[in-house]
Amino acid sequence: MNNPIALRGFKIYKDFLSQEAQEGIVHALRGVQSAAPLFSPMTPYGKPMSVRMTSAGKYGWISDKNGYRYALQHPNGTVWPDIPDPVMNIWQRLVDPHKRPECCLINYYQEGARMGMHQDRDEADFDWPVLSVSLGDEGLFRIGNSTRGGKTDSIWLRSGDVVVMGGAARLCYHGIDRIRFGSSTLLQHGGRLNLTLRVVD
Ligand code: MD3
Ligand code: FE
Repeated sequence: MNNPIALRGFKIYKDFLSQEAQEGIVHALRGVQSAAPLFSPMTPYGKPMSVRMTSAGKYGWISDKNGYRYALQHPNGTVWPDIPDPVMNIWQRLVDPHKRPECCLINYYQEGARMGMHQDRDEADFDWPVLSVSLGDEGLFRIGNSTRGGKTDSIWLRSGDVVVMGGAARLCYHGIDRIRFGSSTLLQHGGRLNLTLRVVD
């Protein structure tokens, strides 16, 4: 395993996943998406996000007229599928072999999709890190500070990269400015998938 790059307390494991491992995860995610299809969450302003999402695990992330929250069911009324084993294995290797994350949020970026700067703070215990897996096209990740504004750093996340956000970094503002559509052949229709594993309760 390559040593991680430490940037503002984030740990970035470049090329953590082999091509075969990436293909195995993409295959498993097709099963998740057939039970829990991707959807476009609504922003508080009533405009759909450009990123489409779904989840696996006990909880998924939803947003509707009542706001954003973790929920036990997909908008279609079904419980979320299990987090695929090869995804759970990454958490067990890099974070904790005993504690299980309760949500795997799946973000899909088609051409032109982006995610504005935000904090992730709807989880009960910020002592648990968030682990992110990038698959498919490259994405320009931007990280800032624990309050809005100030100096930021940017890094391209590529297919197979894994990032662990713990410590002070856990509450930093972050977002995806853009993707390089067509930069990877991993996904059949192109675009970028990002998985985030979270302890919620
Ligand atoms: C830093 N996703 O789903 S992953 C998100 O690439 C999200 O789709 C981005 O931000 C994506 O909330 C970035 C890297 C990431 C994820 C969660 C974090 C960085 C984080 C939580 C706290 C701090
Ligand atoms: Fe986030």
